[in-house]
Amino acid sequence: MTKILEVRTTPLIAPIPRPVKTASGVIDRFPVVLIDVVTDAGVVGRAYSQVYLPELLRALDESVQALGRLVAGRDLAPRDLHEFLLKRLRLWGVKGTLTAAMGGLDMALWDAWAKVRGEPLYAALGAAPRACKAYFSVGMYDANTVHEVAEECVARNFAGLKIKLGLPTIADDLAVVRAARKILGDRALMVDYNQSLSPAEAMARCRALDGEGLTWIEEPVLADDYATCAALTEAIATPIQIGENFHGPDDMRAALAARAMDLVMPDAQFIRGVTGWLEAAALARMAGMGISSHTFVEASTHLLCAAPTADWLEHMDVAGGLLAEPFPQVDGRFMPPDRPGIGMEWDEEKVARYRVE
Ligand code: SMN
Ligand code: MG
Repeated sequence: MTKILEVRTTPLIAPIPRPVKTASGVIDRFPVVLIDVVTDAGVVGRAYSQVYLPELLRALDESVQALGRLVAGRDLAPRDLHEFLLKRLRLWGVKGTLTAAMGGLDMALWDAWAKVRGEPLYAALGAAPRACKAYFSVGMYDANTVHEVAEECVARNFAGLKIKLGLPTIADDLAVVRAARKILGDRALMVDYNQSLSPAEAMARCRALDGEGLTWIEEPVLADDYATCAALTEAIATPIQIGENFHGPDDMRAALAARAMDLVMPDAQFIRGVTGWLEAAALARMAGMGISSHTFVEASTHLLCAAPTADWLEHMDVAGGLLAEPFPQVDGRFMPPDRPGIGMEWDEEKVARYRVE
């Protein structure tokens, strides 16, 4: 059995094409921890974790390193290591930054697992490759500026666009939705409130948007306010979408029990990596619910192949500026690369340029 020799990390601030303004804060650069799982088979598993505040980058980096010390010297068996870490961390609990660290490490372990077998990750998971429809995911704009991103969406032949809402008034939100619709035609349009509304305001705004033909309304209230999400799911016809803030598949199970959503979009790191995603994909299949990705474009091209109810891939390019070879978009869709593992190789010059000491 292949052994893990060590886990190395590289904290850096990744350049992103444009700031991501949300109703709950702006991300103008993306703090990322690159994760290398060094094995005795001459294979290095590669993935990354991300965090939304530069002030938390050090904590994320230290968390990944701590988990790395726990797995060093052990067999490269991602599922067994997942259980080992959950048991080892039971007293403390796997939440917040530690979930992000564990999810990123899990992805790197699976990357190494697939590379040792000389298979793309989708193949190591027993899936066939398929191109996933993708939407262009951007920040918050108003009715006068949304044309910039709507036109880019059409020019790049994405099948949909997601914009952030939560402007000062309902009228402002409606105006930007209608301005985008004029350019998109019948392409999909999703909106995302990033947990910014009170229950009463969410009901008012979701009702006002209900006739706009949106593909979904995302995170209207606090991510774990499943009761309000369930009330909204009942009250409006437009699908309610949540999931990027599920910290592990158990959060998803609780949200399903509360009937809190019509659609689900786990984040590859917060759902606890490939291992967590596989559990979430099974839950989605049993619920007959569409499952979409959240950021982590590269790993998500593989994970959606292994999801029976795969829906949309979110294209928000966090790590593309660090890759030696960006993942190809063909006719607006993304295929997992036909090379071992997830298929990410870093551009070492860019890594050196953006790394944080
Ligand atoms: C989002 C939030 C935080 C970072 C990136 C993206 C957003 C989304 O909620 O769904 O794209
Ligand atoms: Mg979101």
